[in-house]
Amino acid sequence: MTVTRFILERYADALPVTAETPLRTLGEGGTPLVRSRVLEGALGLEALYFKLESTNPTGSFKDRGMVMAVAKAVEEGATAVLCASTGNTSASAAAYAALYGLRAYVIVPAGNIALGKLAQATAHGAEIVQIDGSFDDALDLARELSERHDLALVNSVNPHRIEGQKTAAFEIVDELGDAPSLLCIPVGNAGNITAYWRGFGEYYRLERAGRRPRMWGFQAAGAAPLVSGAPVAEPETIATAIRIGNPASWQGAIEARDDSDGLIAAVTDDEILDAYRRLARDEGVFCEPASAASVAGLVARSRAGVDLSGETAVCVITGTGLKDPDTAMAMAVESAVQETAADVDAIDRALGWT
Ligand code: AN7
Repeated sequence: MTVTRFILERYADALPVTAETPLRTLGEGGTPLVRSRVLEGALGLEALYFKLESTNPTGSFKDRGMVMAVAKAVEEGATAVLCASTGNTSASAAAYAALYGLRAYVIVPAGNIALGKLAQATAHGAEIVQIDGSFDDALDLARELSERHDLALVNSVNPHRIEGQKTAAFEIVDELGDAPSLLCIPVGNAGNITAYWRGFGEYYRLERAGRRPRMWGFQAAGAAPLVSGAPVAEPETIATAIRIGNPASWQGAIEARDDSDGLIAAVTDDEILDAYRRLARDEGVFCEPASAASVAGLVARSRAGVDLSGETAVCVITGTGLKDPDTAMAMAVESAVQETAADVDAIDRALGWT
């Protein structure tokens, strides 16, 4: 099957693309939907797929919304973009600013950004400001600065971001022939769950899908305002991408949950890391910790006794594991990397082959 890795072209009819919208691409979308080898049977599902958004150009789902938002910013005459970020948004904004020839400014919480993401923003030439504060503080500041200066704000409060991101739902339906019965997704600032729900809704109304999925969103236990119902002042989790205490798209997430007869639940860091390990070892999927929350949540529902037989589930794998090498190395068992002499006998002994 040939897929177009260019959502602004493939789904132009469903997006705010006009004759004036500049159409540049790094190859967004057209991401693989991979069938589970082990977990599907272990959880007793009819089918389980992973939507590998980690294979987007900068390694996360953010590129779908960013290509749309930056194209519209250029169309509207902007010369610079600004965002607050837990990392992936800044990496994506920096890349698309470079693609379109704009300046990029990013505000991030100091000490809570995975190294790969900071490396990306740096490499693309973004101006980076680290603040002694949370992502939520950074977003408040970015909103204020975008009013004070002539800058396009490209956080998901920018409606074009949600528009671009909804195309992932279109792709799932186009590939499966209908919507899945369950969509499992990590939730941080809640733009993505809002976008998927909109995408499934639009396809349902166009009768390209015969149903809509129940939306199961998962937050990290230390950063689960949508579960507790109140903002979290000091969110904490190993999954730094979703270390967010006051999601901008709060209402969108609640609507997705309620209108789909779904749920938003919390998963612990241990559950996230367990799913992270299983995805890498059993499924060949190396994701970042935040992404593993979608799978951790599904596993937790199963453990809690929810009957998943008859369900076709898609777990969204939002970002690649390469973003966060520190977590991967911290998780490695001590014997994973051994040092020996450059000698076949030494290697034989080290690997226990003799
Ligand atoms: C890998 O980059 O908020 O619920 O500033 O990077 O739409 O926020 C990232 C979020 C899930 C949560 N998985 O999505 C940012 C940022 C990964 C992420 C989420 C993020 P939303």
